[in-house]
Amino acid sequence: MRNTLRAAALIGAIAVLALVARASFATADEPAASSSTAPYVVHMKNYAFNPATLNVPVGATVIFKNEDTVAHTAAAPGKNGFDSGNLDGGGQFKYVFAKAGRYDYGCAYHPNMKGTIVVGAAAAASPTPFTPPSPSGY
Ligand SMILES: [Cu+2]
Repeated sequence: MRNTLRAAALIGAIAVLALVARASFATADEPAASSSTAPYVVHMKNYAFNPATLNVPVGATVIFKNEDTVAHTAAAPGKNGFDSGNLDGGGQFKYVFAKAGRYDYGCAYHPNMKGTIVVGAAAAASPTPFTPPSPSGY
C-alpha cells in the first residue's frame, strides 16, 4: 500500500517535470523576425497608447515606445499574447505578430491604459487592395 502511494507520487512528480520542461521549451522558440515589413509604432504617452487601435498585417513588427517619464508595460493575456515587462520612461519593446487575430492589451500599472492590435483581419480597412497569393507551387 505504502509502496503504491510512493510510486504514484513519483509518477506524478515525473509528469509535472515533463510538463515544466515542455513549457519552458515552448516559450524558448520565438518566431523569427522578418525584416520585410516596416515596423509599426505604438506610442505610450500621457498614460495612453497611441494609436489605441492599430491594424497590421501578419508578420508585422510593432514597437511600443514609452515616451512618458513613468514606467509602463504593454501586455496581452493568452497563449498567443505578449508581455513587454517593465518599460521605464524612454524604453521600448519590439514584438513580431506572427499570428492573425485581435490582441487586446494593457498596462499592468495603469488599468485605464488599453489598446488593441488587429493582425491580418483588417485587409478591408487597408487602402492597398488585397492581392491573393499566386496559385503556383501546388
Ligand atoms: Cu502605464
